[in-house]
Parts: sequence; structure tokens; C-alpha cells
Amino acid sequence: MILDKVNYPEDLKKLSINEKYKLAGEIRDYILDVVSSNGGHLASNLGIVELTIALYSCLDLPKDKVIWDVSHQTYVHKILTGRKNEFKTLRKLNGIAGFTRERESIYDVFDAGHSSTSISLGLGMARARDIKHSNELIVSVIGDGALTGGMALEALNDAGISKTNLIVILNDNGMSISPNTGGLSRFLSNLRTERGYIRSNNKIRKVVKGIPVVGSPLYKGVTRIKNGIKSLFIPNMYFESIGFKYLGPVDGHNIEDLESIINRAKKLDGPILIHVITKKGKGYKYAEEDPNKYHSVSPFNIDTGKSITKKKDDYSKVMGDTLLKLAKKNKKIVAITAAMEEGTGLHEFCEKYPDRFFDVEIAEQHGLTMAAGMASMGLIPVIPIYSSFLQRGYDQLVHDIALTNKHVVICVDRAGVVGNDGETHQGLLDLSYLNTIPNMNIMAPKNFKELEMMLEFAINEDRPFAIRYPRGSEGDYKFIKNNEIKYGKGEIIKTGSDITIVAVGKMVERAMLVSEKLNEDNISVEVINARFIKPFDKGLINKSINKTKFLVTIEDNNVHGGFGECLDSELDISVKTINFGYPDQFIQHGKVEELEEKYKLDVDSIYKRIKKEYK
Ligand SMILES: Cc1ncc(C[n+]2csc(CCOP(=O)(O)OP(=O)(O)O)c2C)c(N)n1
Repeated sequence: MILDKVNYPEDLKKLSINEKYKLAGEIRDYILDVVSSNGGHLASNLGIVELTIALYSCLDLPKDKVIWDVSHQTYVHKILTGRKNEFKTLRKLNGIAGFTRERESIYDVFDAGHSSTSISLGLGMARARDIKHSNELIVSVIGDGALTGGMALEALNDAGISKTNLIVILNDNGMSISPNTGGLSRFLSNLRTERGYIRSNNKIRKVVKGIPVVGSPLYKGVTRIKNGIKSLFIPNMYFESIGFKYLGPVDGHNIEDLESIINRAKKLDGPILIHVITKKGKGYKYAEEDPNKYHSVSPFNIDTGKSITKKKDDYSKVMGDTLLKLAKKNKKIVAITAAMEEGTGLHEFCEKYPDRFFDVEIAEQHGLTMAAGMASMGLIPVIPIYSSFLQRGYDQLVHDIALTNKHVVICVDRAGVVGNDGETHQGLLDLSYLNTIPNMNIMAPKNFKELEMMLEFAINEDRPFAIRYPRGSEGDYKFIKNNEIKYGKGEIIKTGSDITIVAVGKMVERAMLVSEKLNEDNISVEVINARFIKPFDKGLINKSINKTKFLVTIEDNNVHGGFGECLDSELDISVKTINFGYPDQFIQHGKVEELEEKYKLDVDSIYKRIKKEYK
């Protein structure tokens, strides 16, 4: 095995080209092995094996710096930078992360997980290098999906005029999670086609050779950098016109060609963009055929490609199914996604109502403001976004939606801990930041049925709504009934006299289980399902704590600025209080249940703490 001899990037430099291809095959097998058992991002990593090998063969690491956008495609990078054995612990509690993490390795230049940051980071580092007069190479690797994010375009715009040495490698596989759809992807696809490539070469030859006297020698000279020059002759050549030298397109699975183009880029000055064409899922039949499905996977059988985890319905699907039903009755409903059609449960909506469905690509901010524009014209936009990605859209929520009370329904998916994706993906801040926005209304359902009811309610109320729900399925607890939703009203699930527990969303089930345990100790608990986090049901909660004089809140959000803290600050009387939630920290990866136990939010830990403090 070649992989046995390779631990760090410098080991690549000792390999022949044939050995590098062999290594690529071995790395693919290793990734398949680990991801089929741990879950993770598969197709993107299979697609980037040769590019990573070629890049690391040409650079001087860790002196040179490579910034991987999103960094979901860094499994090859991890294997080649001293973590070959640890790779088996990928995404597990206390194991290595599924994304780059500075604390994990000197080769992980930045923490990432959210899209479109790599060019800004790279430009920042390049400018710092220039000021410090050092000479490391800075390389940002970004996918064509991540390039659709506003920040990436802002950074290109700035980098283009910077004159600083920065290499941007565009890993173009035509896919975000699902196929890319926007104008930029059409432009890249034109660039990719051979027709365009040949036409540009011919144009260059004709124009340059036609220049009197110097034409022919000049042509010979420029062919060395023809990919850079050619772009000047392609109409609307975006990258060249904003100041980048464009090299490519190059086959991202041909190591010799990749090394040659990267070495060429190293010799050029200024911002360079290397356009690399790769195949997402390369080398694994099922992933090549359906890269969307194999973008991010739970454990699966390598031979059949089939998942080995039992698929249960989840909140995203319930949201999507409900929206489909509501959209049939109400033609004003439109759905928006920021490149997460499948993940947010909108696939069927997209199939059934293509004219009322908008994939804005990885552009949460634009999606939110566009929703405000649609609402201003009388439509009812519903925009599901994962809680952690919605962090991007804070100003759009404030300035474009809430300020003028636009009727936009934001479905805050994957709120709470999400598990193995770790810090960048935990949805633990949304209640805190949404709570700060005047006019924003926030609800959280305790089960699937309540999500259906809340979505319908929000669609029929002319004001901005955020409905937050967790990743995965509802709990097993069978609630006797789901009372009608009334604006700003909570729901008493169980009456009691000693302690009031007010719980949010999925924590209502936990509150019931805790209350049953406390009951066995003869402590009588009143359990309130908050339903509305904003405006919360002050009257109901005040009445309850007047009786019990002991308040417990439970939420799967950071305690800081969360539901419990807001409640405490607004209640009429002050009583003994415990606010359960996550601490003021970034929460690492691990299974949801493991994290809940670690942060003492499982039934037993909550029960024990209440019991101890109730005296
Ligand atoms: C702000 C933000 N929104 C959404 C996502 C979810 N997401 C992760 S990877 C990805 C697609 C990235 O596509 P691309 O950059 O082309 O990389 P590929 O996986 O195709 O190699 C998306 C939408 C994210 N990570 N960050």
C-alpha cells in the first residue's frame, strides 16, 4: 500500500505519478470504508482526491496556507496531514471533526463549516503576508456551489483589484448539494464545454498572430500562459474582467495536468483563478450516479449503497408535506431555499410547484430579503433555513423583514444540537438572536402535529414568524392532545402545585418525563408548553409561578439570551429559578444523545438537579 508510506504532504513529493494515482485509489477506498460506517460527506471528498494530492505535491506545507471553503471536502486533506489513523474516529465524540478545525492540526488553517468564506480569509491572509513581507503562498479552494454565496463574490470583487498574490482554485463539479441553478453556474458550464475552449484558442491564435511583425513570436510566447490570456478574448469573461488571471479549465482527475497548472500559477503574480473540473462522487458508482443523495450520508452498505440506519420521518419532511397541502389551497404561498431543497424537505414542493419554488443557491441573505420583496407584493413566502445558517441573515431579518412587519414565514430547521457536524452547525443561538428582534414572532412545536398546526397558523397571520424545530424525528411521548394554537398563548400539558416547568419545543417531552420522575418523589409539577417564545404567554406563566413559587425552563438553545433568560427578566414576581440550556461555549461534535448527556440536559440529569435544588 502506498498509503502506508504517506503521512504528511512532503511524503507525496517522493512518489512517482503512477504511485500518486494508486494512492488516490487507496484513499478513495479508505474514505468509503470510514464514511460508510461513521456517516459524513462522501461525494465531495471522492471528487477532490487527485486535486488534493496534486496541490499538496506542489506546495510547501504547512508554511504555505490552504483554506478550504466549507471544508466538508477535507477528508483527503486530513488523511494527508498526519491524521491517517485518527480518520477512523471521524465525527465521533472526541474524535476528529468533519470539517477543518484549528485546534486539530497546524494544517487546518481555519475553522469552517459555513459556505463562501475562503476567499475573504485568503485575501486577508495574503494582505497580512504582504504587510509582514513574508512569502508563503495562500490558496483558497472553493466549490462552484460555495462561489454562489454573496461573500465569495464580494471577496472576488475585492481580491481582483488587490494586486496581491492569491491563488483561488475553483473546484467545479456543476453541483452544490443539488445541481447548481443560477446564472453563474450557466457561465461556468459554458466555460467548461470544449466548444468554448477551442473557440477561444482559435480566437487567440487569429487575433495575436494577426498583429503585424510581433504577432507570430508573441503567439508562441503567450501560449505558455494561454489560459490566462485566452480569457481576455471571451466575451463577458467574468474572472478576467474583475482582475483575476484565469487558468484552465483543467481536468481535476489528471494529476500531471493539475500539477503543471498549479506550478504555473505559482510563478504568476497577482490574483489567479484556476478552474478545475471534477466529478462529484468520482470512483463510487452510486455516488457518481446520484451525487445529491451521497453528498452527506448516514452509515450505509458499500456494496448496495443503501443506508443501514432506519429512516424515520423527520421535522423537515413534516414541514415540506404540510406546506404542500397548504399551497394547494392557498396560491399565494411560495417556497424559497438557499441550496437546501432536499435537506429542508422542499423536494416535492419543487416538483409540484416549480413556478412557486425558488432555489437562490447558497445565499441565505438574498433569500430572506427576496422573501420580504415577495411579501410586499402580497405573496406568502415560506423560507426554511437551518438555524446555524440563518445566523448569516440577521440584518435581513431585522432590516428587511421585521422592521416593516413583512409576512414572511421562516422555518428554522435543525434548531438545537444537530450532532456529528459539530460547532459550526449546532443551532444553539437562534432563540437568542431572534429574541432581540422587535416584531419577530417565534414558535416552537413539541411534536410533528404541532408543527403542522403552527405552519398553518403562521401562514394565516399577517406578520413575520419564525418556527424553530429540531433535526430528526419527534419523540416517543404520546401527548394526549394538541390544543388549538392561539396567538401568544402557551399550553398547560399537566397541572401541578410545587414546581412550574416551562419547556420549549422538543424539550416539552423531556419536561413530561422529568415531571413523572419527580411525581414519584411526591413533587407535583405543572408542565407548560411555551409554544410562543415571542411573545410568550406571560399571564399563564405568572399565574403558575404564583402558585408554585419555583420556575424551571428547559430549552435546546444557549442559556445566554435564550428563552429562559428573557422570561426571567419579564415576569411579575421573582421566584427560585433554574434555566436549563447549553452553556456559553461552542459545542463540539458527537451524537445528539451524547451531547445532551455531556451538557446535563438528559432526563436524568435534569431530574437530579431539580430534585437537589427543590428543598
Ligand atoms: C452558509 C451555508 N449554507 C448552506 C450550507 C450547506 N452546504 C454544505 S456544502 C454545500 C454545497 C457546496 O457545494 P460546492 O461548494 O460546490 O462543493 P461540493 O460539495 O460540490 O464539492 C452546501 C449548500 C453551508 N455549509 N453553509
